[in-house]
Amino acid sequence: MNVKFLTPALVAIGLLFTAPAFAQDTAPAAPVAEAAAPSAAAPAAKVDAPAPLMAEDGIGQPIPKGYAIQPQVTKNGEFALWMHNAILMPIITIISLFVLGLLLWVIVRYRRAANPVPSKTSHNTLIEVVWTLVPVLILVGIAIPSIGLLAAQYKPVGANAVTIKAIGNQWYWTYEYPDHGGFEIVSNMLSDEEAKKRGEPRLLAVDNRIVVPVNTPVRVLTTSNDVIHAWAMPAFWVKMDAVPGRINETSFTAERVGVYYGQCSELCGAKHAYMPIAVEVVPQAQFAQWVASKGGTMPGAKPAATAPVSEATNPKTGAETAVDATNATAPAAAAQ
Ligand SMILES: [Cu+2]
Repeated sequence: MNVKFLTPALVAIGLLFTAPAFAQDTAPAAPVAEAAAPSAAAPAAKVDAPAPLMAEDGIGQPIPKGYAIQPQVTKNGEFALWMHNAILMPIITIISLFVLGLLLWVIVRYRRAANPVPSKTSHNTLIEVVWTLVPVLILVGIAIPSIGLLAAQYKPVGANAVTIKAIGNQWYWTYEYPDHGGFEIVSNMLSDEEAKKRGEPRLLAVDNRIVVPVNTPVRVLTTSNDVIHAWAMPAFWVKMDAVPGRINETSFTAERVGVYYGQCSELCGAKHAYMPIAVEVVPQAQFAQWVASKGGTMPGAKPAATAPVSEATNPKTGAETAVDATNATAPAAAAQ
């Protein structure tokens, strides 16, 4: 590339860093305290887990002969899907067809029979300017939404988020809910027969799903007990390495109730393909019931459902408040 073309290229690259930040999908503060009591059972009675949701064809899981991106249920995922369909694929298609057309034109028009005396042209300033600037502009056009999306994916979520710690093991996942009493979920893949019996996809169904509330930011902390794994959920546009000895953070806000499947996405050993991830996104009240059924507590439960989670609310005091909350009594108390 000629030196005089470097200046516009550098200016264009500088523009990348002024790209507007992509709005993070911060859903309105979820009312953490509006957990409806599942029944009028005695407070000390064990709370039954809500009935598991049924998996849906084509949602949260791959489809036979599918080649497109799964339907997305988060703002980041929807934006990424739009970017793929509206920006990347059209540009890739146009460039491929354009280059193919040029090649065919050169092959036919300038073949030896049609063009016995070739031109000795070796320089054309206009064409050189064009083939330098146009690719730069294309890359800038792709980079602006791309960098915005990247930033949104790693933007930390607020204090009202539900925190899940996902721990990779050879070869299954364990989960902790540190703000909900610290209970643990061990999630192993179901056998083909058992998955079929439950109407779930093979190699993706697990014995214990994790459950998260809909329209609520969920912070996922990933780590590992042995080798590097990766917690990946295609329908949420989330993938994060789980590295022994360190904690990585990602987040998502699922906007649709349902069952979503993912897989470990880092080659981690012989049974890497057999440590799937299943997330159930449920309404807030059902989430509270599920937490109670696991012996956990809802943090920051207060009578006013819209009260923001204050900094004074830590898991311990939050747990105590939950017992007093007028409309969260049964699940919280049952969890004692
Ligand atoms: Cu793994």
